[in-house]
Amino acid sequence: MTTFAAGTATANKLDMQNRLFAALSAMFGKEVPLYDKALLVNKACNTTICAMLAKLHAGFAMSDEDLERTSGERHGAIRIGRPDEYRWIGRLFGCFAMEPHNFYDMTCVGSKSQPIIATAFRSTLRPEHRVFTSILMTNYFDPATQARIEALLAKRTVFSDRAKALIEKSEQQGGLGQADGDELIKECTERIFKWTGKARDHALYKELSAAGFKIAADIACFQSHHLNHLTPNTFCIDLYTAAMKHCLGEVDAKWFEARANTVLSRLVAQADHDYMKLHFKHVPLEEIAAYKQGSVSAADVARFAAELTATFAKPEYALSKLTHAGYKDFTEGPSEDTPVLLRQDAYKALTEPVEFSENDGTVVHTTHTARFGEIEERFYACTPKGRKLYDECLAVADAAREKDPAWPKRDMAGYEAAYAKPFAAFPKSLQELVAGGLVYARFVPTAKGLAAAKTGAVKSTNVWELVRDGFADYEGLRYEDFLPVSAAGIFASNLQQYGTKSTAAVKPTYTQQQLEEILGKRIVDSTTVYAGVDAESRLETYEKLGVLAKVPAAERAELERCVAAYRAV
Ligand code: OOG
Ligand code: NI
Repeated sequence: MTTFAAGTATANKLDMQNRLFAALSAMFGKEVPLYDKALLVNKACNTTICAMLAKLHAGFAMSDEDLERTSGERHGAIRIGRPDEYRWIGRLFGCFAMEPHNFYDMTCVGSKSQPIIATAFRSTLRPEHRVFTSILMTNYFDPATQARIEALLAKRTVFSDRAKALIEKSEQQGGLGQADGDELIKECTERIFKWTGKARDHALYKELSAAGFKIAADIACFQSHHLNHLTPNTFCIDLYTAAMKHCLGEVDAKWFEARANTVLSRLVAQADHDYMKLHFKHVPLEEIAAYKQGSVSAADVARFAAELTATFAKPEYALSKLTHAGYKDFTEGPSEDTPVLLRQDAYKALTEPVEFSENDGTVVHTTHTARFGEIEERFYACTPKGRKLYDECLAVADAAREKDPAWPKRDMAGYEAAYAKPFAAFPKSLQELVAGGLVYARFVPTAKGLAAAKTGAVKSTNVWELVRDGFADYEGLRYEDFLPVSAAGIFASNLQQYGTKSTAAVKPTYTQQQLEEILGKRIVDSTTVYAGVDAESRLETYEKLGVLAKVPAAERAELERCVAAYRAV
């Protein structure tokens, strides 16, 4: 439903955002049947998980409608060719309340480097949808190649005059009415993000691809950019991944059922109230706090695994019948037992028909491999200290796998245990992660706390004592951004293209300021926001519980500093 701000005829931008992503998902489903089927597999997995969680937490229930709603979240990725196009894209996302967050320099991720820099457009608070938006850095190349790429890109028109007029109108009046909004969404699904399969300059395409720059070919030679993936969220990535491998015919029913038993048993142990708060954001904290402890036995898990295996035997799950290129061999991100940042996996990019129209009037029919099917599960947002620890753990875990890339396929259990080892340095519970200063949280006073504050019964200024006494509750903040190393891993396995090296005389350096100039907007630093939300919630909790004046001066000053930085964003 669309709501209108009082006294105006402009649609709420967040409603427009939800409508845009539903439309993009429908567009992508039509373009890529495997994407639609993958959503069906995710739904079957999520339905099983919800049934199991309802046994584990008496009081938890997800209706089909709730499941549909919580399953609407998507992130996409687009790769832009020209600075002026990039600026228009930034303005377009602004019409949907999506602003640039963080600067990603993909030219600087060691051996996995790519000739692009990027930001991600999303809403600042409690975002659902996001688009990783990169731009090709043409001066990464030698001058002759740079000139050819730029000349080719100069010829295309991605934004119609009508789309530009609608964006300008939205900016002038602070939003669009229903009909204009629908028209802009149509521009998005029928032009701006649409796959056309139409390309130019096959010679340049072949040269760039042969030189290992498939990503540059993907950007430079097409008549428009396109959504190259649209990623839904899952409640358990290990279950979904196993299900996809099974439905694609890579593993048999017996393997899947055994794996489903393993990951569902793990989930029973992991899915405490904190997991529930993280995965079911629409459920109020008090409701989750009131869940009574239920139980899920080993026999229950076996039954859920068997039922899901039987579901996947139905003909509609025979994804192996569709054209596909298999599933990635391992999941990117932290080990399965470390609930930070995000874990991602994907079915590999499909080989799709492309038509090159050449200058001399000839047409070349060939194929292009770029669009893939990613999935993700999001966890807690790390503080700089947590992020540093993550990067260190990841480097060790990745190095072990890189020595033996066949390991995950050969022996999943052994590989998983080895991958988890370096991550042992991370605590696994939310309380330890927050108390250790590794992830961010949001605190709130409880009804019991507010009542106690009235009688002066709250004495402590230690958040953990307040939580222990039932005066405050908290949730971990979810990580809402991207991970360059994971993204590089996804690029690599999809494009069958590993790192690239600049062919310019001297590799240029790229800065956030440069991207901000292209955009004409400042890029939001999401850590400042996470830290500000965390600090503000602590100050508010102290205040509402009547203990703010007792907070040690140094702690209070630091919290106020974080809030001020956040306010200045
Ligand atoms: C962007 C890859 C980044 C992710 O999930 O890390 C991304 C691309 O493929 O253009 O979407
Ligand atoms: Ni992605």
